[in-house]
Amino acid sequence: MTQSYVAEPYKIKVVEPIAVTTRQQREQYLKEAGYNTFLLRSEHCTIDLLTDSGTTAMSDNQWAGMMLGDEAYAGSRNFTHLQQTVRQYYGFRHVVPTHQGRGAENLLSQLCIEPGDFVPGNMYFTTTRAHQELNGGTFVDIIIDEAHDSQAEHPFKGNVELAKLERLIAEVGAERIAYVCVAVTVNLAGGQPVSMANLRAVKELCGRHGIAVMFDATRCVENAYFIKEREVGFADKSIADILREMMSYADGCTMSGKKDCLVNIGGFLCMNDDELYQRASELVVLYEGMPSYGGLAGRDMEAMARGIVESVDYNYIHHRVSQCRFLADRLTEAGVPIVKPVGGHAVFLDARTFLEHLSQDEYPAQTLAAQLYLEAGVRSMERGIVSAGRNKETGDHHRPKLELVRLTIPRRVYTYAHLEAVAQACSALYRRRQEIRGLKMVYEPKLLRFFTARFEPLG
Ligand code: PM9
Repeated sequence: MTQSYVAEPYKIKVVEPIAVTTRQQREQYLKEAGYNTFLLRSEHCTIDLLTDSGTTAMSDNQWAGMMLGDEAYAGSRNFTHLQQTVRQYYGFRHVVPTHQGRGAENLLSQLCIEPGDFVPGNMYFTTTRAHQELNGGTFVDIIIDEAHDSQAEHPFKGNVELAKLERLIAEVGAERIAYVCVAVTVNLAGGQPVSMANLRAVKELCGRHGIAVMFDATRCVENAYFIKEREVGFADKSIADILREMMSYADGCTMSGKKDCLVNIGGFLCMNDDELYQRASELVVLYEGMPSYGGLAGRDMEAMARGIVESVDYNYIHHRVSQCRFLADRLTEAGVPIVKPVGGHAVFLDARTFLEHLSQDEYPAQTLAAQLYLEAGVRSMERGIVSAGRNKETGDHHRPKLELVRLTIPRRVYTYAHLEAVAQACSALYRRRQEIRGLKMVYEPKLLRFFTARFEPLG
């Protein structure tokens, strides 16, 4: 291993055995799961890179905090701790805990979107867009064009294209824009960051038109790391300071704590506006619980408060990105096509290029994810036409340019040796890619179909 990959900044105190299966067993498990990796049982996966969501290994400090859970129905001291921590590190005046990110998306969408409104954003995310549409909104993609090109080496490929936003404002009028949703980082583009300059510019533009800016802060610490690494003037700033400045360009945010807050469950909605907070406090009791627990146990809020502090430690985030780069470098050496530049939570295989003999209607990314499981028991996630779903007006498939398989790295869980094994499996599959046949969808749920759709092999 070269010097460029930093060693794990933690010691392993508890271990969890993982499954070793035969190919014959995996064939059976995959068939039972309808060739959808979401439907596999975890105990049948050797290396589980389905998601970095809620799969984090918590620290001893977080586990200790869980013993200090104050499980009062109202006014738990852990809520007070969470509130103070969010105020300190994110800078927003108000925080409403939710059971996870989509709980916050539900509240925000219901509170701010009127039927017929538009919600511009830097590339869609599955649950985010689903909530916007359920409330009568229309998502409009305003990310820079480079984000849709898997090989474009832009350092801030998650940036908003200001001209696209200005055009939309001119076309529909600022009053029809519910808010601008900026994801930091952009998951489906490959974990691509947004620059501080771009965040500042979006805020300025929206401010001139009286439009609110809401961040999807799910992987905001990874974004802060990339700003430190790539943007002039930030090299000497701490991750915490960069994060605070980022958040100062938003009116609020939704957060899936299951990612950058280093917990297994939890999320929150933030805002500065007192009136919006008042309305959120009224709505949250309907879906999540009291505004002082929002669907979480006191112990979960404590773990999240402690996770927020740990997440801005440079050694933690530096190692996380280093793991992604290690896997990406091993794959690139073997000629396996991946999305560039590499983000901070995953390496994305470019399934269009990997399986160029398959059309998009043969679900190349879904096929590749299934094949990778067969090859070595490695579970990954489709992020292509299946995840994109259907157009709510026409009922046609959305056809994203990116047809990707995400190898998502859970936080503080796997070592470089696991990632080496993943790279070897991908390389072996790549060498015999021509033998791989596509899939057909045999069951399609109406909403967020990728979670539970079922497939069968073609031919
Ligand atoms: N992301 C992921 O694996 C969880 C399952 S896929 C729907 O990447 C963003 C950028 C996310 C995200 C979840 C959510 C929703 C919002 N924004 O899963 O509800 O990546 O906590 O967060 C997943 P929750």
